Amino acid sequence: MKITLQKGDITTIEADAIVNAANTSLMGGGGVDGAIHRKGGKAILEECIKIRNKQGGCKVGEAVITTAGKLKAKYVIHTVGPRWNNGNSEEVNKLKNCYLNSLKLAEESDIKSLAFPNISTGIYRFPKELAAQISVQTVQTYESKTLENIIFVCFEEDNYKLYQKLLK
Ligand code: AR6
Repeated sequence: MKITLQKGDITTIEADAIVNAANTSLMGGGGVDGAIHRKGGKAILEECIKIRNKQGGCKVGEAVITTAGKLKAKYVIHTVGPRWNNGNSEEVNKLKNCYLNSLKLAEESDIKSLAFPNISTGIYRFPKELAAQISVQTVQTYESKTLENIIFVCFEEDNYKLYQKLLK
């Protein structure tokens, strides 16, 4: 599995799937979630509503998959990161599960290239350096027979620098 780093907007990435940092309602929000729904169009929300009606949203650390609508990617994998609570709510494990469950779901869906944003490090205020360590370690130690390319997409310069250091 090749791991690469890009700076910028994940909605413009050409990968089989991009990951969304969603919330448990799956009904959209701000940050990267807002950007994905805005650019991908209503087909994404329609599938999210179907999932919500069937299973009642998505729990923290879990992941679900929908179309990517009008985006270049084929699919969006929506995962729900933990809100930072001073390390008192199993946030490290929960964030790790976001990456693991997204990777597993990608494998099940025959996805070869997958792009991740920096889950939880915006509105959910997870410390950026710790989040970068968890994501890089989880992806680097994941053994996959089908996934070929994993792309970390950093929107912010500080996150980009942290990933550059960790992926060197
Ligand atoms: N492309 C790539 N990364 C982005 C983009 C983009 N277009 N826009 C923001 N980021 P956040 P969270 C980065 O806040 O912390 C939503 O309301 C951003 O700089 O999007 O997991 C959801 O509905 C940051 O590094 O997600 C939830 O309620 C990273 O994406 C809540 O926010 C994550 O920031 C989730 O909070």
